[in-house]
Amino acid sequence: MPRRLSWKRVILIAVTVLFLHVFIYIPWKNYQATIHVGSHSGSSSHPDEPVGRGESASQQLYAIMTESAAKDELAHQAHAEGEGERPAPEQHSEDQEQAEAQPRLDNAAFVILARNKDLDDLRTTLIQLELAFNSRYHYPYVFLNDMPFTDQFIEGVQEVISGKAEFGLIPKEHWSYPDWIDQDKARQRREEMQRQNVFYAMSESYRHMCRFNSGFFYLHPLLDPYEWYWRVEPSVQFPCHIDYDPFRYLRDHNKLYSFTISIQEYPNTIPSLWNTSLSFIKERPDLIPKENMWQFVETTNPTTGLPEYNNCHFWSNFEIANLNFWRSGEYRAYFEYLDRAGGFFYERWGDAPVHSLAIAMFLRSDQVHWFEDMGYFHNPLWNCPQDAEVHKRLGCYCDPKQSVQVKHAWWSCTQKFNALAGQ
Ligand SMILES: Nc1nc2c(ncn2[C@@H]2O[C@H](COP(=O)(O)OP(=O)(O)OP(=O)(O)O)[C@@H](O)[C@H]2O)c(=O)[nH]1
Ligand SMILES: [Mg+2]
Repeated sequence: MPRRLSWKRVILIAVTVLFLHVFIYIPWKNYQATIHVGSHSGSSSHPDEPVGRGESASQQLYAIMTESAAKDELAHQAHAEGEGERPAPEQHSEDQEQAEAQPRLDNAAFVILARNKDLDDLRTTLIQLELAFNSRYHYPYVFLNDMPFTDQFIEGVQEVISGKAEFGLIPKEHWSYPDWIDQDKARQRREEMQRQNVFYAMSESYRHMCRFNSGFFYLHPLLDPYEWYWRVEPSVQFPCHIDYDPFRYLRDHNKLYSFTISIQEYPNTIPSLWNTSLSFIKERPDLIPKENMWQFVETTNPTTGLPEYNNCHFWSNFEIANLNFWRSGEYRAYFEYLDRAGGFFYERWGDAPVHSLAIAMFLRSDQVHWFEDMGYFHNPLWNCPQDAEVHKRLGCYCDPKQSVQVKHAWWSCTQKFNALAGQ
């Protein structure tokens, strides 16, 4: 005769079943719903082989995500905006499945400038990026820092990514004052800007960061093997599934630069950038192509009738672009001209307007792409797909009404870009 179960045993079994259901079964079902499972299989990391989804890594990522502050923050935002949890992406068409089955490019990588203290915020972002995209492609990462990365940082990011990671130290000459800069004058200018309440007015490191992102990141030896980069910053969010390879898209459509958000810069950070750029164009007309997209940045002052900067720029915290554009002689000449003028230190020139003025000067609008369907958030702005079908298919948790070109139409430059590019 079988022994009767004691109450203790019944409770133990019930608790075990509950535990398995809550901590294993539900996360796994959610994971399956969040990540589209393509028809291909395997998790090879070789660029020439079809990509797989790296199951165990992604499961780990999911587990971390459920525990992390990211989840709380995302859920909080989604609910605050009247949205539910991120819905499951819809079943994909054959075309999309084919697009996902393409091997990754062997000359593309993520580039991330970060400090050791950014680790937690960066992990939150990387987990999202892997879930939304890279757990199926395994693109490599290059992390750069002006200080040596700690073991804790290196281990912390490696735990949550599925691609190879390399960690580079920025050479001193790319993160210090050049000898032609008068540091006393720079300090006085910082204090003046502080009195005018300019963001980051007093920060020297912010200025080194902007100068580095303007003129040097593409020269780092760890980027030598690559032609394409995707810039990612700690704390940014990717609220939608990314169901094709943006690197491949840009390459196949002859694009050199792409963005998600475009807005107007605070003029008090760049008082002389426009005139310095005009002087460069005047001095080096040989470098300026006949066809470009200068109209994107120029407007006519209604009072003086003179051309002036409309402050439009692509928000460079997100960029997917071709490194060879920045490595070109034309861009290097422009950057060196700006660098000699001293505005990175005497003012607070950002890499976003510098990049954007260069793009407007040297590229045509058909060489630039707006990733309308790429959900993206960098505090405080969103890009969220407007098309209801796309929003649903990509399982977005963002609110289309929050998109910068909808919510802050007066501030956004995306409409201007679209009018120019016919996008
Ligand atoms: N290594 C290093 N990275 C930095 C430093 N300052 C900023 N960064 C990185 O440079 C990028 C831009 O810096 P942010 O502080 O995000 O600048 P921002 O986007 O203009 O401003 P926020 O609104 O603060 O995000 C991020 O990837 C930062 O992690 C620094 O002093 N050292
Ligand atoms: Mg930022």
